Amino acid sequence: MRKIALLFSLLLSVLTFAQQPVVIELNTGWQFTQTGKNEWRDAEIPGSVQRDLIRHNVLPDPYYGTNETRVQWPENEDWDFKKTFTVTDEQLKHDDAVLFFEGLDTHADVFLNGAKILHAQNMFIGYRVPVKNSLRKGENQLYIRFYSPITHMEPARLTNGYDYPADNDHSDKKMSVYSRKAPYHFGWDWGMRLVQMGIWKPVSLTFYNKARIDDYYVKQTSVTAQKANIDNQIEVFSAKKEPLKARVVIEYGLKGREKKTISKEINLVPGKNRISIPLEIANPALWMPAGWGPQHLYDFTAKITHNDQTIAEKTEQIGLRKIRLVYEPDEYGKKFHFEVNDIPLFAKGANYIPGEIMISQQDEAFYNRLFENVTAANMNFLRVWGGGIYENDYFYRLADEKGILIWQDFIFGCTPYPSDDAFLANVKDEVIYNIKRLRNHASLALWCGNNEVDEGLDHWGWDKKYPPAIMKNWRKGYDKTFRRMIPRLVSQYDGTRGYIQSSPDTSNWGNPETLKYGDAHYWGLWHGREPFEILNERIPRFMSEFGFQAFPEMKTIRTFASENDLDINSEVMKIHQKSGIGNEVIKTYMDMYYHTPKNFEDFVYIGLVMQGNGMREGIEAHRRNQPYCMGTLYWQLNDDWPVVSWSSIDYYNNWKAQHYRVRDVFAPIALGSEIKDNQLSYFVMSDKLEEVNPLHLHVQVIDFTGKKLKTFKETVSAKANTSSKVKSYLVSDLVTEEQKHNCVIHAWLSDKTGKVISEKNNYFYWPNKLNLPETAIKQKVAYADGKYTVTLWSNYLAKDVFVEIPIQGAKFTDNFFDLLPGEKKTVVITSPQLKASERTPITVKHIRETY
Ligand code: NHV
Repeated sequence: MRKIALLFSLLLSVLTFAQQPVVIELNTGWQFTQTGKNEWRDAEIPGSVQRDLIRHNVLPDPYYGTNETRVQWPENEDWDFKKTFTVTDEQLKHDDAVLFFEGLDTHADVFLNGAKILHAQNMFIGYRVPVKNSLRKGENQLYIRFYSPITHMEPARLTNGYDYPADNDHSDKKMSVYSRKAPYHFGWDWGMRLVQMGIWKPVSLTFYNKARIDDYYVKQTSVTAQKANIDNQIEVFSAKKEPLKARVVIEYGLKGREKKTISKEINLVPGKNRISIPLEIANPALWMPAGWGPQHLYDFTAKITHNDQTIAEKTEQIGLRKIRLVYEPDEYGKKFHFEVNDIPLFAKGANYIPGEIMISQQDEAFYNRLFENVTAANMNFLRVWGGGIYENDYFYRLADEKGILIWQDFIFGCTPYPSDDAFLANVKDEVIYNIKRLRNHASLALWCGNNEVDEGLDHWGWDKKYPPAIMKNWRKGYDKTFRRMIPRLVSQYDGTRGYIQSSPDTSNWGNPETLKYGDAHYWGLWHGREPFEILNERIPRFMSEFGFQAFPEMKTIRTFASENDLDINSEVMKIHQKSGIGNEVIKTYMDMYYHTPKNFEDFVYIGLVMQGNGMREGIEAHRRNQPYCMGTLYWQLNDDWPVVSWSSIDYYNNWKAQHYRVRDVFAPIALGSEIKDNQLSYFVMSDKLEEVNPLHLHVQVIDFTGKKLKTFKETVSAKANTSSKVKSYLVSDLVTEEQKHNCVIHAWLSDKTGKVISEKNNYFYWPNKLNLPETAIKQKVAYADGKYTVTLWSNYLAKDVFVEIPIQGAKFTDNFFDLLPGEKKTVVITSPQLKASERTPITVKHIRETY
């Protein structure tokens, strides 16, 4: 009896096996060599030639010292990859087999058992190749030849007759524009150059019978609180030579809950089939952005069944919501904001660049960390910037789960591009592929044609360097690509989201009048050397870029520099500062606001403080000025190697001062302030959807030795989803001219229970005009495994206190804060590397110690 049961279950599993697709991962057992050299080494997939050469110690650590120069040569060579794999008779009996190369970087010919099966030329496209006829029983050989994007495309450059502007391409020969490959691989003003080649995403082989699902779009044609209208659009490929009667089944419902099912008979014709199945969901559980409510997610599964057996299925995670870009003329100019479920949203976030120059190093741990940092800073928005990549599926999945809206640039930035037929055909495939890949994500809020190409054409002086005929040609090509082809594809393949042709769309920072129209990249701060205070005046409708550089902290610098290199003019430090103007600009601002330290370490520290405090004020100005201004995405969230940059988090996951201050100013309810014309005004900025009432505003005028000169307490409220002025004081009633150099106005908001919700310190001057007292910070530390609790206090004011510990990525509950006279402040440091027994040294410094 047991034997029969066993036989029966075996039979059943063979039967179902025959119906379900069989997927074979082809990511192991690869080897690679420079073409023609026959020096085969094992390759890690996903990866890149350069990443493997580093692993094999053929190339040195590219981040260290001046090693960047020593890792450049492979970009000029071609590289071969090969792998064998076995296929069984059983597998070959399937109706069809498809090889899937999810990402090849970039120009490659792929061969299988003597046949050329693919010519790839776009890093951003996953290529699916039917290979049933090329496969053999037993051993099969795959061979890929990658061509150097530099030498392979050289004839394009030679016949073009001139070099494109492409200022960020760190080579005299501007080859980056000719390849559909991540622009930042060629260098950027925060990026090393590493023009990689290789298999940067997984490879797999799928055997299936009868039919496969190529795509499943859960199109949200309309969503309200009462009803969601969905069009299930399914692309099915039938491998049968004759029509096939089948059934499509849609199962849907909230994750972990009971599912509903609808189904429809279909007649599959050989080859491609498009099926549309509308459905309605009453009272849908709506997906909300972070801070507004839960991120409800549904599972939608499309199945193809034949004779009651499932032959193909695909599941998508769906958040039901309505997202709209409101971009229309108003009495001031042209408003620009996002509405989610009909509620205007103030966008709080940053510009995201790829987190690794060797992009395949971005594993799930990387993305988890990234989104922890985003959420911890109270953000609800990221822009995936056009000089990087279309991110991988896991990135958008986390964005869906955490309620982080995504502004997605198409991958073009800062230079005109070719627009010949072949180039545009390649771009067209890329655009369709990525729209289809990403359109199911609830978080995806906007498509944007490119980064700053339009601004460049009009404002970057290219017309002084290139003749009118070339300029005209670029503009024509631009319109064709970004004003016609891409928006057409967005409406055809997405049809539910907004598109803008470029960011910024119409504004230009050189002309303040234009800031009244749409999104803005305001670079008067930094590139224009204007003071931080300008950010209070140049308020745009939506700030999609602005930023300020700082060095990463010393423990990061020490990973690539030796003691001898600790000088901003050393070769090592210069190679880790990619902005030609960077060090000079930092110094110019520091001379304006601080006692610029002579000592390198102090210079690094003051620079961090300056970036943090300055950017905080700018971001606050945007949030304070809502609803006129409806978003602020600063430049830039992260780094792709250890470098000086505009980032708020360094490559080793250390928060710069800016990230702490961003967290403060993006708090769900935050206290803002403005000093203008002898008035000190307080604002409550809230993204709560209901008014919070009552709150208490406490204001204290404290001199640097701890004397409380004045104290006020007011009852205020946080109006829903806006910013409002809650109280003004006459500055002359608070302090004398003399006291302005010796006092801080310390203010905080508390709720009914007395809990502090948000704090704000105002000084009347930058530190070089304050009489900061000398003071020694006392500290007490409680050591536990994984956690040090540090209590600090000081008799007098200690400004911008920086607590350091030599452990990469250690987390601090707060840092770079003002320690008020007599105040006790506790900072908790956490890291798995902290041990109770070891007592890793903690150092503390404040501004007065640097001069
Ligand atoms: O320079 C910092 C960042 C860049 O890393 C990135 O490309 O899109 N930045 C500066 C600008 N845009 C961006 C704008 N730069 C200028 C515009 C006009 C005149 C001078 C500079 C990002």
